[in-house]
Amino acid sequence: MQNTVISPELIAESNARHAAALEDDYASLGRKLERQGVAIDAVTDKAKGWAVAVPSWGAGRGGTRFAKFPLAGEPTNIHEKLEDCAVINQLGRTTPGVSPHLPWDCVDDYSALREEAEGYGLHFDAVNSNTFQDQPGQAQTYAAGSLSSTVEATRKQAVEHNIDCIEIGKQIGSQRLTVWVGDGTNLPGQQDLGRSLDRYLDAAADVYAALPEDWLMMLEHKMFEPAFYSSVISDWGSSLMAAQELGDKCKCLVDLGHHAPNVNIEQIVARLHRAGKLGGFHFNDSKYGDDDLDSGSINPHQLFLVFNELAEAEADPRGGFDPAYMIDQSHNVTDPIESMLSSAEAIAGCYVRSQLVDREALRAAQEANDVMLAFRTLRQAYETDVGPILAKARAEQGGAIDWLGTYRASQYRERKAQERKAVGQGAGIV
Ligand code: PSV
Ligand code: MN
Ligand code: MN
Repeated sequence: MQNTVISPELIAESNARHAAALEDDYASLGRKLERQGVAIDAVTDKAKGWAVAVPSWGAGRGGTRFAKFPLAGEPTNIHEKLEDCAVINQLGRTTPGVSPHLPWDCVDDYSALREEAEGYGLHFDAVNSNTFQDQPGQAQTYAAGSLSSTVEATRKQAVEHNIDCIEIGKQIGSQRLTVWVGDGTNLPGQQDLGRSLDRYLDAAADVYAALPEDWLMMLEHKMFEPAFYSSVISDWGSSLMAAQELGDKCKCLVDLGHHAPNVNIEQIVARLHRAGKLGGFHFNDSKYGDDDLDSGSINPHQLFLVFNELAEAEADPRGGFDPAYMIDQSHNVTDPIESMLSSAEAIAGCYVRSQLVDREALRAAQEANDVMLAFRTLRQAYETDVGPILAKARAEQGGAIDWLGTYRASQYRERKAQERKAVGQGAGIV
């Protein structure tokens, strides 16, 4: 018996009020797609089979280094985070996976945690290690780096933490480790740019050696922050170089907010796929840097173009195609449940649009160098309002057609504000 957090009756009542309008919109979109040779129900089935994991840390209010403004009723531990993730999946039906962050989500009993998640119909996705912060009681500081530190004991400690993450991951049913390090420098001359990568690679090889056969290690690059002059794994070039050197079980993770401004991220996706190194994603949106804004809120077209490359990659898998999809956002001013529902819908919407692209027509236009026809072929899919497909997919799986109205009517957050302990104010985390 699955543990439902939001009343199924409330969802059913809300859906009943929206059902007729949805049927009307769905039928109209169905006729439009039929004229293009697309069967809408087949697309809806694809939408139902598609999923993106939510970050456990995204269930709480984020913050900046200036301040954090807590939300009454926000979660303060992994158990409460799981409960909130269950709400997101119950209403949206696209997010059964939860990506944990260690040691933020450490508990005593991981098999009990796994059962707890399964009780909500959830599972654990990639485990994220954390060697970018010092933890209470830790022997070595990461102030001057972790896997790339000049101090051998610090590198060893960082390696051991990553191996601990693998061990915990095995117990909770994960098969992927995501490694992002904040290692880098703040002033020219602070470290040798070549030797710091050598040290990183040596230490990362020790982590790689501890990976089970059926696991993947995903290297997440980031151009800057916390290091403001140079980062050890700063871009997809460094990430690819490292993944190639480490071995077949190591791939690259693309966080949409970790690139230089105006970089062509969709092309990076295509290149990584070509190299057999496309491991996964951290979805979010940005305007200035690693803003961690809600997915699709600033540049939905870019998100669509990324999914278009993913559709191309799936059609031509070369050595394989199995990227891990995760959200990685910081919700500074919204209710995180609402932000993640909105983001999951935006991401799934781009996936669905990518499935509507007439690939044959696109390929023919590309081969004929018909620039405008190629552009319009892509644009036609992007401009299709796929909202009815997403709503239908949700409703048919027990989710909410109007997820925002249903969530607010449930008064979930208000109830949690009564039950949960308040979070203190202060500076946020990354
Ligand atoms: C770093 O900016 C990052 O994107 C990494 O994925 C971290 O694990 C996460 O954010 C921490 O919030
Ligand atoms: Mn990230
Ligand atoms: Mn980030």
